[in-house]
Amino acid sequence: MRLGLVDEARKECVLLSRPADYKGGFWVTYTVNNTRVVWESMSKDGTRLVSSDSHRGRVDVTLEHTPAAHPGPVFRQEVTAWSYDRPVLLARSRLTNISRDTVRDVKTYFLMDLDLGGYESCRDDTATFDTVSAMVHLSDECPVHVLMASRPRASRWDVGSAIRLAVDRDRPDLGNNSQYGPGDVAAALQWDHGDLGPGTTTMVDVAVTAARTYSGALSAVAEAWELSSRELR
Ligand SMILES: [Ca+2]
Ligand SMILES: [Ca+2]
Repeated sequence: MRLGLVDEARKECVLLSRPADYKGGFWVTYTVNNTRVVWESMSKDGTRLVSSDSHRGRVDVTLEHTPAAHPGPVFRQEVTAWSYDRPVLLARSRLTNISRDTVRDVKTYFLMDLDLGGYESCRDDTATFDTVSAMVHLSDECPVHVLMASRPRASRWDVGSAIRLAVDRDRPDLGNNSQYGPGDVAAALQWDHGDLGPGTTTMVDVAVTAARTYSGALSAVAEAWELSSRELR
């Protein structure tokens, strides 16, 4: 996965490469039978691939998760990612409780290891979480500006070293660190959904935009939300 711009000389400027590594994408944690469960985006443990489809820059994947020693699946997650002919990535997670029980303290996360300017320029990136706009702003001296925005607003966030940033059973909450870099930066957002009864669905949308200027990336966020209502219905 990469986002790029083509300049006047028709030379591609890579704005963002490898935004998804082994930790990237939507994670979920929840409590069932008094046990905290971590459902990693790329984990095969307890995950069943229900369906997968891709066309015209869009990928739709449906997954179900069954925690260890549980009689049946607890969550179904429909993940959609869309990027077509412009430096915008839209990602949506629709999470539905398909068990017979109320699931406690449900949290969704979106993790991304962003490399501004491509892999060879991964160590000079700076990240800031703006608590007013609730967006992550990443930049380097290329110049490249990347914004990560969400609907709804994130409950918690983190920016930091790509190696350190993760979620586990003992630390299900992101650290709310708002400033990191220059370095090899990764960014994460978290949404707290509380308790979800049987059949209840919760949804989050993430937009990642890239441009040569901050204002360019900001106007691409507005464009991304228009696209999300049109493309990700
Ligand atoms: Ca860079
Ligand atoms: Ca990085």
